[in-house]
Amino acid sequence: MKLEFVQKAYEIAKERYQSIGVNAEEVLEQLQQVSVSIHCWQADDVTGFENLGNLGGGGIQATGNYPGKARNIAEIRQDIEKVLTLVGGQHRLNLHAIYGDFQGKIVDRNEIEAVYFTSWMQWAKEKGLKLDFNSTSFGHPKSGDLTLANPDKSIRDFWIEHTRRCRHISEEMGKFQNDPCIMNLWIHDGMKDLTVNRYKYRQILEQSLDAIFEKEYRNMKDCIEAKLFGIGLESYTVGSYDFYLGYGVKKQKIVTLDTGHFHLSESIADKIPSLLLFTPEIMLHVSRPIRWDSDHVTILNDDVTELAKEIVRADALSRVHIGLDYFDASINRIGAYVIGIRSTQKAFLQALLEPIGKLREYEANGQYFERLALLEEAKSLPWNAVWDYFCLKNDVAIGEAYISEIQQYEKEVTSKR
Ligand code: RNT
Ligand code: ZN
Repeated sequence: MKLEFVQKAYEIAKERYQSIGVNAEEVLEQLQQVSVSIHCWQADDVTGFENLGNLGGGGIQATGNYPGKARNIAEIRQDIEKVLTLVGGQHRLNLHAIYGDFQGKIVDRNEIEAVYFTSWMQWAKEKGLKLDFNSTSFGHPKSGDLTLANPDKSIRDFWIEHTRRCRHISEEMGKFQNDPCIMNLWIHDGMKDLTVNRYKYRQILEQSLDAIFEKEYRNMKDCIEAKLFGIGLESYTVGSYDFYLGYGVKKQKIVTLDTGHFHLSESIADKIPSLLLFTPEIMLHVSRPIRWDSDHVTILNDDVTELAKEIVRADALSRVHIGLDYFDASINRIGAYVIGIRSTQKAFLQALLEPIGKLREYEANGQYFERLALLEEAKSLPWNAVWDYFCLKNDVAIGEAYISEIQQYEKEVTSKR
């Protein structure tokens, strides 16, 4: 693509936006600050480096066997570095506890320590990335159907210990990077079939969470992620949305909204302005459910743009952490990352370019035809000229040019694994 065309198209787009009261230059600066927490687990289909063998389970499943998945820490880092060359902006890397630098040692989950993450911290610093973190309670001999909600004290205590340690590791990461590390707690606990002790498991989970959160930290933030159901755990989920929303409001914890964890016709966007009123911040796992919580690659669809718009309309970019969560093993995994990150950024760009002043004026005046008309017209305003210019400014591939860069990387690197 000719760079001068990108420049010219941007100049025209800028004027067009000016005419509806939107300052594209300011929007570009804002977009530069929108960072995406990139989930490390797309690189290797949620395998990690524990060497426990593939234990599967936990209600989640990556499907597909596209060649070239990362097999070790060096390959994941190499892949993430490649991804970073194809996206503008400053981002974060979201690590799961099973991705520690264990150096071939078998380290059980209740023995995990910050030292296993120092090489990550150093590498992230070199790459200008901040780290986020997750406890991992799936894929382990003690996972079963119940972890933190297990009536068996020894199993429950094992997972409490793991999760406490994860909070400590997150604190160390936050200190090291001088920016709070966001730690997500998601457990798969549930039952396949009709469950008669629903209250009891939730009561146990509440007690476990209280024990985990006893210690206060300053350089990490806790978030708790709900879910509708897991594979093999279809009838009952201990950590349902009501459960964590209640817990989050009561204990002022951040609730994680994974866009695949709700009924398919439920609007996640509409949860934003409610959660913002009652919980301190919000964590997002932007994903794409197809018929169920399938974890397809995030694309620029109405669900994602509406979500971005609600955040921008609520002026809440500083209170919402944007993470991705999907694992598609059926396509080029670097491509999967780049599509998801760029689509998320595009959604926020569209949201930031919305002629919100005029729209609000119409709404306040009861001019609902005008509101609907402008919303429709805004969809086809030249936001993509602003997007291309954002890529140009960031010196990353413009438009579809990243396809060939990823093909090249596949030829030279991933196809040889
Ligand atoms: C599972 C949750 C959870 C996981 C990651 C790997 O349904 O979405 O966030 O995807 O922790
Ligand atoms: Zn998630």
